[in-house]
Amino acid sequence: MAIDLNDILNEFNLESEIDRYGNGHINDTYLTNSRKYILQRINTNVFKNPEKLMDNIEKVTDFLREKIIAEGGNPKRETMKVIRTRYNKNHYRIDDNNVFRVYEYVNNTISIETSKSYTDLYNAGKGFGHFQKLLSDFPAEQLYETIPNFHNTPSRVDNLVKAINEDKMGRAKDIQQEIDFALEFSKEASVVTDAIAKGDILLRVTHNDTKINNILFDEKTREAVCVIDLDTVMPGSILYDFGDALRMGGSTGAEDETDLSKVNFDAKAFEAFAKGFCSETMHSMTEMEKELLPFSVKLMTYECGIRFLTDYLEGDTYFKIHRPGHNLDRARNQFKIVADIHKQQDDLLKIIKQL
Ligand code: ADP
Ligand code: GN1
Ligand code: MG
Repeated sequence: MAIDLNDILNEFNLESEIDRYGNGHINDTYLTNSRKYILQRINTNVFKNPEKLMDNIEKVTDFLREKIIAEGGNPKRETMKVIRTRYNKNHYRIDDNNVFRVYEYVNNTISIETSKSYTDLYNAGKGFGHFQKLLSDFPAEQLYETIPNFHNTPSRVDNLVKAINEDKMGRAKDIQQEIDFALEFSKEASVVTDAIAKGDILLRVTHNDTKINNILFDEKTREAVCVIDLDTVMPGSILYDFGDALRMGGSTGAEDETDLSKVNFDAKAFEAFAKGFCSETMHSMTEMEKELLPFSVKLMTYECGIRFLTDYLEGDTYFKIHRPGHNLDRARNQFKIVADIHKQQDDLLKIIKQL
């Protein structure tokens, strides 16, 4: 069925020209020409219950808004605002594959994709850390789990093994080296989930997708303004948010850079982000959480790498790709970073101890 985006905007009482926008791997994002609204088609292949997903996002943003007002911040800039339809719903469903939502566009901000300075990383750390702090007393039981086992790394390993065994596209034979790497590291996959099960790591309300383009920066001061992409806000570990942000934030290359000599893990980037993040969260972290901060970056990068590899084996059905082999390139890139972090693990722990 052909969809006319203007009809969709109408449903939200809006009228504007509209263009494709952003670099997310999941949803289809559009910006109105007035630069006032973001329209998104929710990826219903990924998010099976968009109604409950949108209820989560409204609960979280309403909660954040009150906190931001209480601390004297600017709620129009510091949290997202869901626009309701003319029937007062937080989304517009046409059919199972076409579920739309609208947010206010956060003005005078930029997204940072790859080139970032240490100051940007410090600011991103502070932004994600502050988000974590604001949500520290959000009632977790009110949240629907939008993607079950999202950061359950052992379950991600199981998915990979299944994809290797099924080998639907006949691609496994050409990527033995990547498969060996993934299986070798799987020994460490359960460190965080085991610690959660034992109670050594707290379950909190976390963002779970803290890549650098999921936080908006002020276009002039480059301070972090607003955490976006709240689809995966669910109970999780603070280590997921820390580790996932540095997966891309700490890399010297883009996530899909194929010249792996350009892809390394930069300890100074780690230090800058950690300084910002810990300035907001250190007081609330357990000893075990602090100890595992460097490991979390390796774990989250590994997890993302095996997700890309699994998607490659399954025929690229989850992440948007822009060229053949894109997911394989991304997986190789992530594994290069994993190997590099592994070598620097002791130095990274020293940095945390100094903080
Ligand atoms: P995905 O889940 O596909 O990653 P996002 O929600 O992260 O989708 O949106 C994709 C991009 O669109 C973001 O990286 C950001 O650049 C831009 N964007 C999304 N929402 C807003 C907003 N409310 N204001 C300004 N830019 C936004
Ligand atoms: C996806 O939605 P986006 O592009 O911000 C993915 C993350 C991955 C990331 C890899 C819901 O993030 O988990 O880490 O791609 N989001 C979802 O770049 O799967
Ligand atoms: Mg995103």
